[in-house]
Amino acid sequence: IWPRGDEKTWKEGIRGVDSDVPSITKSIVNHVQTSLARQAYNVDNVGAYQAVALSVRDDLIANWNETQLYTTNKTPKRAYYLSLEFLMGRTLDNALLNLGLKQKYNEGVEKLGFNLEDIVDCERDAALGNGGLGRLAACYLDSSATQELPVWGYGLRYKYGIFQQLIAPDGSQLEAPDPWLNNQNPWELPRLDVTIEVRFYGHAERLDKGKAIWSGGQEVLAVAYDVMIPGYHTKNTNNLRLWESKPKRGFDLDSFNAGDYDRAVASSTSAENITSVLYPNDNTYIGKELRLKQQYFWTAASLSDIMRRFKNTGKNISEFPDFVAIQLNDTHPTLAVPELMRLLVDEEDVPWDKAWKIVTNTFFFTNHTVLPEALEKWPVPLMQNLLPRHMQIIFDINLQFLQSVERKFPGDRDRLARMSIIQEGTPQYVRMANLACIGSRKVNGVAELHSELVRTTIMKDFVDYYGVSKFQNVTNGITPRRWLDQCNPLLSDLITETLKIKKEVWLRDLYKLEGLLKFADDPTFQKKWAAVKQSNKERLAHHVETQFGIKVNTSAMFDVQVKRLHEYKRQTLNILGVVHRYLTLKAMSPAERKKVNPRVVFFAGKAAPGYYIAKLTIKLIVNVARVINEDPDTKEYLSMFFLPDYSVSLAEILIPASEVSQHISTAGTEASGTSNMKFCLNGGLLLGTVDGANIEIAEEVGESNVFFFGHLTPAVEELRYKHTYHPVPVEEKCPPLAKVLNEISSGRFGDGSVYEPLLNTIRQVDYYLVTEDFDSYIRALEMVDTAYQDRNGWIKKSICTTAKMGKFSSDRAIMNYAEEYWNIEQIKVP
Ligand code: 73E
Repeated sequence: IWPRGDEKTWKEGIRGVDSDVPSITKSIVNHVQTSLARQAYNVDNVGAYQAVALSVRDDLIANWNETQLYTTNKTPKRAYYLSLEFLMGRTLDNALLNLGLKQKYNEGVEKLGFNLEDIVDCERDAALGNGGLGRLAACYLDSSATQELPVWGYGLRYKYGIFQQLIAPDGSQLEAPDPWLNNQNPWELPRLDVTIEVRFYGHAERLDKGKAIWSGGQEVLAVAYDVMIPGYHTKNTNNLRLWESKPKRGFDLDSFNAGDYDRAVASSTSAENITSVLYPNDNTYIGKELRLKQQYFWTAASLSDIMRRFKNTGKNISEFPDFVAIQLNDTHPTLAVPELMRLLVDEEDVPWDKAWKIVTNTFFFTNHTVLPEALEKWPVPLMQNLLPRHMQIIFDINLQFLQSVERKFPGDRDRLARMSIIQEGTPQYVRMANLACIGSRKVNGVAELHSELVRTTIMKDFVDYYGVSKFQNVTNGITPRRWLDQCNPLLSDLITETLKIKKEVWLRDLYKLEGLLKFADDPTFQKKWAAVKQSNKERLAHHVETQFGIKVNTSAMFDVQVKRLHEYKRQTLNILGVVHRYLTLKAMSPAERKKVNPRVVFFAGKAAPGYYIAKLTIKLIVNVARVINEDPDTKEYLSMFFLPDYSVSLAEILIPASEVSQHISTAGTEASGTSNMKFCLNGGLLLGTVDGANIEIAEEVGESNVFFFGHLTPAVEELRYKHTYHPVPVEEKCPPLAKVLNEISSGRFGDGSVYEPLLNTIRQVDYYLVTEDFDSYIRALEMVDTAYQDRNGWIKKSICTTAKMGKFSSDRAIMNYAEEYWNIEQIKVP
């Protein structure tokens, strides 16, 4: 029985059979029958996905091999992006688009009785990241490959990615593991031959000339897995190398023979544990030993690999920085600084001062946050025990550094204490940001405002010492391939048709979108533009309907806030605004209500499992949604959804459907934000505070095309001071907000006492200034309503927004790193 597709195609697709079946179809059939060892009649969508993925992988491998061989022969300077997180999402669709094979595969699978969209939907996300920081790393890999830059990523191959989020009937977040490798992963190539020994614990014995011997302790193996990163419409295919931990010796045979099985495998499980799971905290530091183990395991394996590749070139060690640039993605890989010192001094016999010069010319450090709770500080005793040699090196670096500060600022003890890598106290702590800064050539923030805050707050003393030129800005970016062409094909086609240039051209030079401006008033173009948005709204509505069984009103305005749950991101402000709107609607007569703009509010995002207030916020959203979605008086005008398990794939459905999206952090807290760029690129308007990259988006698209509200960064500190020392009750400061809080307390949305701890954060210290920004937030929402009433005016704003997003391509950002910092050049693989 041949239940799917064309029998002849299946039969003649078999290898060795001479036929005119296209090669893609043949390759799929082959993989079904050989790699999967299945018969044609025994293939479901998942099987078809696997066969198609394997077939695409064959192309990637060919390109990857050529790229690596060609690049190795050229021995150029290379850059390495060290990141504990790479939030890749799905690969198949992206690979097809980058290879320019989507159309062909479409036809190929259709002949075999499948639909490419369904096949693409079978892929699990690779979710080895928490949020913006990890997704940024993924966008940067795409842009590096696309622009033919010799850049490799280095990370960890977690067995479990970010947890799966489930929402219990009472609105609680539940977490389930994400065993993403349970199904085979066709996108990685195990390199069992690339294996590196990494030591922990033991003792370090000082020799002369600053050298030491580190021995004893525990050794584990790092095994390489390579993930192919195809560039867009180029043969160039870069590499992302992820490390897996493995025990060096299988298990302890003595204990095994003595019948003590637990003990026999104890050390092997402890070795395997290192890369078991991604820590699910975003923007918060967790001082766990296993996390420090992850950080060292990964930096040690990566540096050893980089050193080996450098040595293969036969160059002199002093030329290391001419051939290697290493970008530290936040402080997580900072141990790379003392580790490179160790390799140079202890293993390569390089004198200390010369080694330090090499180190400080190799590293570049990106800071992603100024939130105090996110700054990494490891207790000295913990680090001393796990990494005794590194602790010595850090103390030595610190001594030399402080001596030099003392020479520049004689007698300034406070300054020395602030700038020291070691924070004094019991215990002492290692301040990773100070170490990263001292060990790097450049330090950068991720948006203009953030970089300025880095210079004037956390790194102020270092600016005084080094001069300001070491502290720069590279505003983040996003890849327009995934975040427009792939997730919004209708818009992509409309843009291509309108600009009358090839898609390949504007997707590589996003400033070309400006060409849309001259059509912004054109009624036919406006109509098409609106139709695309409508269709994307329907796609989202369909998704919600299948998930919730609730019909969504697709003529209502779609208002979206999706991101990690965090107090500084102020999802609370949004939900309190929704309650305010609900109460206002309830107080209206039916006739009055008819004049109101219907709105659907979407939320999604995960809360760190231990973040109580963030989890309570989810519960409040879910329970408010339940009440308002069922209220017959208002549900036509206001409804709300919390979509569980936010992911890259869900973002790809949500973002193109958004008409307005919210980026409403307390001014000065969101370093950049990158989803703001994604929404605007897809023609959604921005409702936000004057924070992070919102500011630069407004500069590009024009202030009249964004909805700004709230206090500015300089006011925040003063307001916080007032809140602490001269608190004013919310009833006095903001009566409408007080009413909203009281309605929640009084049980309108289920047992109010449950929410008291959350409401009290606002009533009491209100560190994130919800009470200060509430009024202007409500006014901004009203401005959004008014603007939306003017249909054509709104569409024009939407077009103008997309048209001016050229700056936010990650191609621009990565070129900035390549030219200004890494000094690497493009290599075109012939
Ligand atoms: O504003 C975002 C920024 O767009 C920032 O909060 C985020 O990085 C994005 C990309 O630059 C970020 N994540 C973390 N710190 N900043 C972080 C910190 C510790 C663990 C995991 C993530």
